Amino acid sequence: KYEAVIFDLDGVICHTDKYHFAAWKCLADKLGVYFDEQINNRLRGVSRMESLEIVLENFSGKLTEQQKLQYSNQKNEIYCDLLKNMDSSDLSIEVKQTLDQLRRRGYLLAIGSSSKNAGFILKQIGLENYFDAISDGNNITKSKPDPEVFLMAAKFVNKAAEMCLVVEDAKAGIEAARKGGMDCAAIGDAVNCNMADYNLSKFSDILGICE
Ligand code: G16
Ligand code: MG
Repeated sequence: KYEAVIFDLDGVICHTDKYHFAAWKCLADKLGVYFDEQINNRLRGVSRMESLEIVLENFSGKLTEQQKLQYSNQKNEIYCDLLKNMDSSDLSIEVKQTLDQLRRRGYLLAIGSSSKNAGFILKQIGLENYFDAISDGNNITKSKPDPEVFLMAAKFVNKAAEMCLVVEDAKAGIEAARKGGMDCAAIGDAVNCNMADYNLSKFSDILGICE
Protein backbone atom coordinates (compact mmCIF):
# COMPACT_ATOMS: atom_id res chain seq x y z
CA LYS A 1 0.00 0.00 0.00
CA TYR A 2 2.83 2.44 0.84
CA GLU A 3 6.07 3.15 -0.97
CA ALA A 4 7.72 5.53 1.47
CA VAL A 5 7.82 5.95 5.24
CA ILE A 6 8.35 9.41 6.73
CA PHE A 7 9.63 9.40 10.29
CA ASP A 8 9.44 12.16 12.83
CA LEU A 9 12.84 12.39 14.50
CA ASP A 10 12.54 13.49 18.15
CA GLY A 11 10.49 10.91 20.02
CA VAL A 12 10.38 8.40 17.15
CA ILE A 13 13.89 7.62 15.88
CA CYS A 14 15.58 8.81 19.07
CA HIS A 15 14.81 10.65 22.28
CA THR A 16 15.91 14.22 22.86
CA ASP A 17 13.13 15.15 25.30
CA LYS A 18 15.38 15.27 28.35
CA TYR A 19 17.77 17.65 26.57
CA HIS A 20 14.95 19.93 25.42
CA PHE A 21 13.62 19.88 28.98
CA ALA A 22 16.99 20.69 30.57
CA ALA A 23 17.62 23.55 28.13
CA TRP A 24 14.15 25.13 28.49
CA LYS A 25 14.31 24.69 32.26
CA CYS A 26 17.60 26.56 32.33
CA LEU A 27 16.05 29.47 30.41
CA ALA A 28 12.85 29.41 32.48
CA ASP A 29 14.86 29.54 35.73
CA LYS A 30 16.77 32.51 34.40
CA LEU A 31 13.50 34.30 33.62
CA GLY A 32 11.93 33.18 36.90
CA VAL A 33 9.19 31.31 35.02
CA TYR A 34 7.61 28.07 36.25
CA PHE A 35 8.38 25.12 33.98
CA ASP A 36 7.79 21.40 34.41
CA GLU A 37 7.65 18.10 32.48
CA GLN A 38 3.99 18.63 31.65
CA ILE A 39 4.68 21.95 29.95
CA ASN A 40 7.66 20.32 28.22
CA ASN A 41 5.36 17.65 26.77
CA ARG A 42 3.35 20.39 25.07
CA LEU A 43 6.47 21.42 23.13
CA ARG A 44 6.69 18.14 21.21
CA GLY A 45 6.82 18.67 17.48
CA VAL A 46 6.29 22.41 17.93
CA SER A 47 8.86 24.84 16.47
CA ARG A 48 11.45 26.57 18.64
CA MET A 49 9.79 30.01 18.57
CA GLU A 50 6.32 28.55 19.22
CA SER A 51 7.83 26.55 22.08
CA LEU A 52 9.20 29.77 23.57
CA GLU A 53 5.70 31.29 23.47
CA ILE A 54 4.38 28.32 25.45
CA VAL A 55 7.24 28.64 27.97
CA LEU A 56 6.41 32.35 28.31
CA GLU A 57 2.72 31.72 29.11
CA ASN A 58 3.70 31.98 32.77
CA PHE A 59 5.87 35.06 32.28
CA SER A 60 4.32 38.31 33.45
CA GLY A 61 6.72 40.74 31.75
CA LYS A 62 6.74 41.83 28.13
CA LEU A 63 9.52 40.91 25.74
CA THR A 64 10.41 42.46 22.40
CA GLU A 65 10.73 40.21 19.33
CA GLN A 66 14.49 40.74 19.50
CA GLN A 67 14.65 39.59 23.12
CA LYS A 68 12.58 36.53 22.25
CA LEU A 69 15.02 35.69 19.50
CA GLN A 70 17.92 36.10 21.93
CA TYR A 71 16.29 33.82 24.47
CA SER A 72 15.44 31.15 21.90
CA ASN A 73 19.06 31.29 20.73
CA GLN A 74 20.26 30.88 24.31
CA LYS A 75 18.03 27.84 24.74
CA ASN A 76 19.36 26.40 21.49
CA GLU A 77 23.00 26.87 22.54
CA ILE A 78 22.39 24.97 25.79
CA TYR A 79 20.45 22.32 23.88
CA CYS A 80 23.15 21.84 21.23
CA ASP A 81 25.79 21.50 23.94
CA LEU A 82 23.71 18.72 25.50
CA LEU A 83 23.24 17.00 22.12
CA LYS A 84 27.00 16.46 22.09
CA ASN A 85 26.34 13.79 24.73
CA MET A 86 24.43 11.71 22.19
CA ASP A 87 26.09 8.87 20.32
CA SER A 88 25.25 5.65 18.50
CA SER A 89 23.97 4.16 21.78
CA ASP A 90 21.02 6.59 21.49
CA LEU A 91 19.82 4.65 18.45
CA SER A 92 18.13 1.48 19.66
CA ILE A 93 18.82 -1.85 18.01
CA GLU A 94 15.08 -2.25 17.43
CA VAL A 95 14.85 1.04 15.53
CA LYS A 96 17.95 0.32 13.45
CA GLN A 97 16.88 -3.22 12.57
CA THR A 98 13.38 -2.08 11.66
CA LEU A 99 14.73 0.64 9.36
CA ASP A 100 17.10 -1.84 7.72
CA GLN A 101 14.26 -4.30 7.19
CA LEU A 102 12.01 -1.63 5.63
CA ARG A 103 14.84 -0.73 3.31
CA ARG A 104 15.27 -4.39 2.31
CA ARG A 105 11.55 -4.51 1.58
CA GLY A 106 12.05 -1.63 -0.87
CA TYR A 107 10.57 1.31 1.04
CA LEU A 108 12.01 4.78 0.66
CA LEU A 109 12.81 6.25 4.07
CA ALA A 110 12.59 9.93 4.95
CA ILE A 111 12.75 12.23 7.96
CA GLY A 112 10.03 14.82 8.62
CA SER A 113 11.12 16.85 11.65
CA SER A 114 10.38 20.34 12.95
CA SER A 115 13.92 20.57 14.27
CA LYS A 116 16.62 22.76 12.80
CA ASN A 117 19.09 20.43 14.52
CA ALA A 118 17.92 17.27 12.75
CA GLY A 119 21.12 16.90 10.72
CA PHE A 120 23.30 17.19 13.81
CA ILE A 121 21.18 14.69 15.78
CA LEU A 122 21.29 12.18 12.91
CA LYS A 123 25.05 12.56 12.78
CA GLN A 124 25.35 11.99 16.53
CA ILE A 125 23.39 8.71 16.39
CA GLY A 126 25.23 7.47 13.29
CA LEU A 127 22.43 7.91 10.74
CA GLU A 128 24.05 10.69 8.75
CA ASN A 129 23.53 9.80 5.07
CA TYR A 130 21.16 6.95 5.95
CA PHE A 131 17.82 8.40 4.84
CA ASP A 132 16.69 8.93 1.25
CA ALA A 133 15.52 12.44 2.17
CA ILE A 134 15.49 14.82 5.11
CA SER A 135 12.80 17.45 5.49
CA ASP A 136 13.33 19.48 8.65
CA GLY A 137 13.00 22.87 10.32
CA ASN A 138 15.45 24.36 7.84
CA ASN A 139 13.32 23.84 4.72
CA ILE A 140 9.90 24.89 6.00
CA THR A 141 8.10 28.13 6.81
CA LYS A 142 5.22 26.65 8.83
CA SER A 143 5.71 23.98 11.47
CA LYS A 144 3.45 21.08 12.50
CA PRO A 145 0.39 20.89 12.67
CA ASP A 146 0.87 22.43 9.22
CA PRO A 147 1.58 19.60 6.73
CA GLU A 148 4.46 21.43 4.98
CA VAL A 149 7.29 19.38 6.51
CA PHE A 150 5.72 16.08 5.41
CA LEU A 151 4.66 17.36 1.98
CA MET A 152 8.27 18.42 1.38
CA ALA A 153 9.53 15.01 2.50
CA ALA A 154 7.13 13.31 0.05
CA LYS A 155 8.30 15.65 -2.69
CA PHE A 156 11.97 14.90 -1.89
CA VAL A 157 11.37 11.16 -2.33
CA ASN A 158 9.14 11.77 -5.34
CA LYS A 159 6.03 10.05 -3.95
CA ALA A 160 2.41 11.19 -3.79
CA ALA A 161 1.02 11.76 -0.30
CA GLU A 162 -1.17 8.63 -0.51
CA MET A 163 1.96 6.52 -1.00
CA CYS A 164 3.50 7.76 2.25
CA LEU A 165 3.07 6.56 5.82
CA VAL A 166 4.03 9.04 8.56
CA VAL A 167 5.24 7.84 11.96
CA GLU A 168 4.73 10.37 14.76
CA ASP A 169 4.90 10.72 18.56
CA ALA A 170 3.13 14.10 18.80
CA LYS A 171 -0.48 15.17 18.27
CA ALA A 172 0.71 18.16 16.20
CA GLY A 173 2.49 15.70 13.90
CA ILE A 174 -0.53 13.42 13.49
CA GLU A 175 -2.64 16.45 12.58
CA ALA A 176 0.02 17.53 10.08
CA ALA A 177 0.05 14.12 8.39
CA ARG A 178 -3.74 14.04 8.13
CA LYS A 179 -3.90 17.55 6.69
CA GLY A 180 -1.29 16.49 4.15
CA GLY A 181 -3.46 13.57 3.02
CA MET A 182 -1.12 10.95 4.46
CA ASP A 183 -1.85 7.93 6.58
CA CYS A 184 -0.14 8.00 9.93
CA ALA A 185 0.98 5.70 12.71
CA ALA A 186 1.15 7.00 16.27
CA ILE A 187 3.76 5.86 18.76
CA GLY A 188 4.28 6.86 22.39
CA ASP A 189 2.06 9.65 23.77
CA ALA A 190 0.44 10.31 20.39
CA VAL A 191 -1.43 7.01 20.73
CA ASN A 192 -3.61 8.65 23.39
CA CYS A 193 -5.07 11.27 21.04
CA ASN A 194 -6.68 8.47 19.02
CA MET A 195 -6.38 10.33 15.74
CA ALA A 196 -3.99 8.08 13.85
CA ASP A 197 -4.72 5.31 11.33
CA TYR A 198 -2.56 2.92 13.35
CA ASN A 199 -1.42 2.86 16.95
CA LEU A 200 1.98 1.27 17.52
CA SER A 201 2.95 -0.21 20.86
CA LYS A 202 6.52 -0.57 19.69
CA PHE A 203 8.60 0.73 16.77
CA SER A 204 8.98 -2.65 15.07
CA ASP A 205 5.16 -2.86 14.73
CA ILE A 206 5.69 -0.79 11.55
CA LEU A 207 6.82 -4.04 9.92
CA GLY A 208 3.27 -5.39 10.33
CA ILE A 209 1.89 -2.39 8.40
CA CYS A 210 4.61 -2.20 5.73
CA GLU A 211 4.87 -5.80 4.65
C1 G16 B 1 11.31 18.63 17.50
C2 G16 B 1 10.81 18.60 18.95
C3 G16 B 1 10.26 19.91 19.43
C4 G16 B 1 11.18 21.06 19.08
C5 G16 B 1 11.33 21.10 17.57
C6 G16 B 1 12.26 22.21 17.11
O1 G16 B 1 10.35 18.25 16.61
O2 G16 B 1 9.85 17.60 19.15
O3 G16 B 1 10.06 19.85 20.83
O4 G16 B 1 10.67 22.30 19.56
O5 G16 B 1 11.85 19.87 17.10
O6 G16 B 1 13.56 21.87 17.49
P1 G16 B 1 14.85 22.80 17.33
O7 G16 B 1 14.82 23.83 18.40
O8 G16 B 1 15.98 21.80 17.49
O9 G16 B 1 14.81 23.40 15.94
P2 G16 B 1 10.16 16.81 15.89
O10 G16 B 1 9.27 17.24 14.76
O11 G16 B 1 11.48 16.23 15.39
O12 G16 B 1 9.52 15.94 16.93
MG1 MG C 1 8.42 14.16 17.71
